[in-house]
Amino acid sequence: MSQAVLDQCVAAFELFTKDTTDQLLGVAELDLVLRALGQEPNPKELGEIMQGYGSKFGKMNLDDFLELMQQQIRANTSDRNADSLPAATIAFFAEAFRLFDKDQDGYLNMDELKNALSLIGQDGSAEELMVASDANKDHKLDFDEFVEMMKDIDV
Ligand SMILES: [Ca+2]
Ligand SMILES: [Ca+2]
Repeated sequence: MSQAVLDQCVAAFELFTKDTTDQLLGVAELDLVLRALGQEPNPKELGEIMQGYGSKFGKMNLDDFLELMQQQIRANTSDRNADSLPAATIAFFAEAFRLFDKDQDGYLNMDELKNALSLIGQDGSAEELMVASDANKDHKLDFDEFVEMMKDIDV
């Protein structure tokens, strides 16, 4: 798994365990993450994944999650061009973008970008990232610009 993909998986894990005190992924949260990554697990599959990868009963820590993602990515990308982002990654970005786009206008403005950066634990300057990523200079990020930004930053 490349560093960029690893970073994305860590970001996904942190995004979806953000509100919990134990920093472990429960079944409901695992369901959300997998859906964000473009999968549609049924309850039985979720149970099996938890059983196979979880380290505590019904819970998964970051290491367990990365092991699972490694398996998934290997399964998903075996016949893809290594340079293109896996579909699961694009799906994750799309879900993240939807979450960050609070007013649902299809763009991330400066406030939404700041909020997004704090959610993913990035304390870089939102102003600088906006300037660097805003390809068409309309002072907001559309989805394509967002994807380019996510590929560049170290989450
Ligand atoms: Ca918006
Ligand atoms: Ca723009």
